[in-house]
Amino acid sequence: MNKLIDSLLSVIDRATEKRARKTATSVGRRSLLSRTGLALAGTALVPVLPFDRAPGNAWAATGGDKNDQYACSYWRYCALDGVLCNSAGGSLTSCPPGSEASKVSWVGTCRNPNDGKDYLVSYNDCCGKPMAHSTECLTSERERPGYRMGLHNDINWCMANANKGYHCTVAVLVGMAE
Ligand code: ABN
Repeated sequence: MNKLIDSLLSVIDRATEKRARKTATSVGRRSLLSRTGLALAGTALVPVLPFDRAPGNAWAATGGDKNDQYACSYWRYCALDGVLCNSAGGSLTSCPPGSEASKVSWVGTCRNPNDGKDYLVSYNDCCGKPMAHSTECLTSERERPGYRMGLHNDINWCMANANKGYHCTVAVLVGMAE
């Protein structure tokens, strides 16, 4: 009986040793180093992967009537990201009843096709009500990607208001651009 147990243990010993040697070859120090190096090189490459730097995107209004204030192609909406208040009970420059204008805003420079001059336009969000079911526009001319803080327009400008719920966006003419 003892002999049988001895030979069984010896078989297990040899099998375990064989497996341990195999594992040591594949996950040895060299293998670990090469895998770590590969992972580091991969991580270093991530920041140079292609990034969409183009201003605006697929929603951008390229054609369309530049004088129709109910269309995203309206000239004053050249840098707008939001839904239009004038189709949600408000007007081009005033918030719908029950909502209030954001204290901070995004300012764009838009060319008026009627006089060929550039104007500053303030895009104030109207706050304090759920998002309006209205025309969605995303022109955002000259906007930069999200990692350029302060140059990105995909922002809820109600952030400085007591009631931060985004409702819609108005486009207020501030003046002529220098
Ligand atoms: N400025 C409009 C908006 C509101 C919430 C999130 C993104 C953009």
